[in-house]
Amino acid sequence: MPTTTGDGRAIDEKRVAAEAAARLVENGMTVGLGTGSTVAFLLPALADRLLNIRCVATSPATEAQARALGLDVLPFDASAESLDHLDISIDGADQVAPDGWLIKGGGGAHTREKVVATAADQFVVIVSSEKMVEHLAAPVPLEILGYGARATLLEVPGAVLRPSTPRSPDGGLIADWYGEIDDPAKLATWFDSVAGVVGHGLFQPELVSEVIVGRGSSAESLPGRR
Ligand code: A5P
Repeated sequence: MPTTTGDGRAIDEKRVAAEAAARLVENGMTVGLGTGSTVAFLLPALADRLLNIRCVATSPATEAQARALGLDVLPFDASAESLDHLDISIDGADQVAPDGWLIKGGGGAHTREKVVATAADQFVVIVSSEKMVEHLAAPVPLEILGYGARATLLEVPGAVLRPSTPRSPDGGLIADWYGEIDDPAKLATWFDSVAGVVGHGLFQPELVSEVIVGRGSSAESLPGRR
């Protein structure tokens, strides 16, 4: 029986969105698996379909859950056995703005998530309805190269290291930037320009193929700009 209040409603909506996205995956596809509590609902829904698919994971947690469910998870690196292109990537988000900009990285996996989304023909975002916002608001997650980290932080006023958060699987430090987000494109360009900022959680609308929003017990599909 679906719950209807508070966090319970958001959890149900995440499941609804994730299950709808799992139905987009077809036999033979290569699939990017995002990270987070919404993706945690995607993985069993995908495994239940018993498709012949090959996946890459954006975090150790996703990889472990996917493997435990019997999904085939391949490397995504420079090795000969690695995939180099994906048919579809499916991932959650922290905020989705009306103009299609996203903030991701609440779980610190945004750098890998952007690499995987970029490598995929389709990037499908799955969210509960409270993630749909009128205006993006801080924090914007960052990943900072460990080497020179204190100097890099001085180059990005407003950025603070996330306390008690482990490094990313690629060795980066996870930070959050606090400030007004008046122009996400300009802010993203600034983050991209700072040596030592490995990745940031602003995802541009042109990366997104579709946003699936769980609303109550229904899944609403919004077209992206990709
Ligand atoms: C992981 O770093 C994030 O980008 C998540 O995809 C995002 O924070 C959404 O997380 P939930 O699905 O847990 O809300």
